[in-house]
This record gives sequence, structure tokens and C-alpha cells, in this order.
Amino acid sequence: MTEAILQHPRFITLEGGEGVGKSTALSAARDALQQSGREVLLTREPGGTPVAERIRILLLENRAARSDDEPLAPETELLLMFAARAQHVREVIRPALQRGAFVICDRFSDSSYAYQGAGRGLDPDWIADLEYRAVGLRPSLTLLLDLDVREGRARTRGRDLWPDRIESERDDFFERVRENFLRRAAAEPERFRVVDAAKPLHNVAHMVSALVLEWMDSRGR
Ligand code: T5A
Repeated sequence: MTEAILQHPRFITLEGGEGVGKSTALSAARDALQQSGREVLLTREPGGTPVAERIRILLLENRAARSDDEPLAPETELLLMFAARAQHVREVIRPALQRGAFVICDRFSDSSYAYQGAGRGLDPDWIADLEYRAVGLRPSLTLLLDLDVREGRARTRGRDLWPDRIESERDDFFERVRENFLRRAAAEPERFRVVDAAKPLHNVAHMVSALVLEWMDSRGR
């Protein structure tokens, strides 16, 4: 069934656990792609459209401290991720690809397999079905920034005063997320490039830039 998903040649995603340094990597990837002379659109998930950004708030706001609120069920979390993604793909990503732009998205469906699948224990076949029915689009290049879980969490702790709802999960949750990302990368080596995110920021940026340029060369730019 998943064969029918379009793997778009100008669609690129960035993936990884918490605090891996996607912000710097995004800028480096954008700068490299701009050498093609084409428009480059940067966007993110969950979010990327006004409606999807409202869903993002529902997904990430940390309401644990409020006794009047209810926890988000894992199934609700997955469906909201895909509700935001369906909107994002139709309103922003597909139109940009259709007008000839490159699109770089900070997280996409791989995050749902890693966080809601491996992290929350939801059935990956259900996720694949949602990917097929609600999204129908897959990147041609995915840069996976890989980092030790504790190191990544130490970085975000230094940055965030209030961790969001998902950031507040325990280390074993993020270990499953990391392991799933690496397994997916090993299963699809033609799509994934794994970047060692433990290196200093400028090295990570350099590696991302080199990988994007190499990928562009391999497809004749
Ligand atoms: N999610 C998302 C799901 O569960 N399922 C899904 O389907 C999708 C799409 C999104 C959350 O939603 C989850 C995953 C996430 O938990 P978010 O706020 O967008 O929430 O969270 P992240 O995507 O994780 O973004 P972060 O901003 O937290 O992480 P980044 O972008 O990787 O980190 P960045 O670049 O801000 O860097 C973090 C800190 O580390 C430092 C930076 O300066 C910064 O302070 N840093 C480094 N320090 C030293 N050396 C380096 N190499 C460094 N790189 C960065």
C-alpha cells in the first residue's frame, strides 16, 4: 500500500531527538540548497499553517500541573499529529513543491513512527495507514541528527524554562525514539543520512551542508 506514497525529489526533512541542533542544521541545509537558484521554503511540524499551529499548542502545552485538565491519550496525540500534517501538506508543502520550490521540513512522519510508534507503543501499521491516507508524501532526503539522549536533554534544559509536554517524558521514552530513528535510517540508506550531532555546532553545520550538496550533485542539481 505504501508504494503509492509520492517520494518528492525536492522534499527534505530533518529528524532527531530532543536538543540535537536542528535549528542550525536547517539554516545550513537552506544555504546549501539556495545554490540551486530555486526558492527554498523552511517549515516545521507539528505546525506550519495557522490551523496546524493551533493543533501544535494542544499537542505541546504542558498542562500536567493543572488539576482541571485531562492527559492527552496516545491515540489522540497520534491523530492530532496527523491532523496537523494533513493540513500542512495540503496548504503549504504541496503548493510549494508544485511551484518548483525545495521544501525543508523540521520533522515529518518519521517523528510519528519514532515518538508515537516506538515512544508511546502505538501500532506502526496504523501509522503507515495514516501516512498513506492522510499524507501521501515522503521526502527524498532525510537528515537524521543523532545524539546521546542525556546530552540532548541537557542542551534543552539549559535553554527552556518550561519544558513542553513531550519534552517532559522520561529518558527511556527518548531512548526508544532514538533507537527507532536509527533503525529506520538503517532500513532506508538511500533516503537517510545520519549526522553525528555530538560534534561542535560549526562541524554539524558543515556536515549538513556537505551532505546536501553531495545529494544535489547525485541528482544532477
Ligand atoms: N513530535 C513531532 C512528535 O512526537 N511526533 C511528530 O510526528 C512530530 C512532528 C516538537 C515535539 O513534537 C514531537 C517531537 C518534539 O518533542 P519542538 O519544540 O519543535 O517540539 O521540539 P524539537 O523539534 O525537538 O526542537 P528543539 O528546538 O527542542 O530541538 P532542536 O531544534 O534540535 O534544538 P536546537 O537547535 O534548538 O538546539 C538546542 C540547544 O542546543 C544547543 C543550541 O544552541 C540550543 O541551545 N546546541 C548545541 N550545543 C552544543 N553543540 C552542538 N552541536 C549543539 N547543537 C545545538
